[in-house]
Amino acid sequence: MKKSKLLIIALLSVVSVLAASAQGKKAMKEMKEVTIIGEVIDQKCYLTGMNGARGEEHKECAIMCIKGGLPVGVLEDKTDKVYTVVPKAGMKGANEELVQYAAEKVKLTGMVVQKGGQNLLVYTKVEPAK
Ligand SMILES: [Cu+2]
Repeated sequence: MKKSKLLIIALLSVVSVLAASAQGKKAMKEMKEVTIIGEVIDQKCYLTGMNGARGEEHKECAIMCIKGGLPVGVLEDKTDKVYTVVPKAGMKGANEELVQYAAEKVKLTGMVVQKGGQNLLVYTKVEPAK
C-alpha cells in the first residue's frame, strides 16, 4: 500500500515536470523573432551614470566592465529601452561575444521577454549596425 502510494507520487511528479517543460517550449515558440538595433552598453555604468556611461568616451570603460563580467546590455535606438542580453544557446553570458562591439551599434536578432520589470533579449545573431 505504502509502496504504491509512493509510486503514484513519483509518477505524478514526473508528469508535472514534463508538463512544465512542454509549457516552457510552447512559450518559447509563441515568442516572435525581433531585431533590435542599438548600442552595446555595460549596464552598471549606463544605469548609474558613471564615466559618461555610454558612447565613444565611455568605450574603454565599457570594454573593461563587460570583460570583467558586469551585465552587458543593448540600449535600443528607437525606444531608449535597455535590454539585458543573453545568448539563446549555452550557459555562458553574452559578454565574451559582445565585448568586441562595446559602445558600438549592433543589430541583434532574437526574442524579447518582459517579466518582473526586466527586458530580456535572448539573441541568436549579432551583427554590426550603423
Ligand atoms: Cu564602464
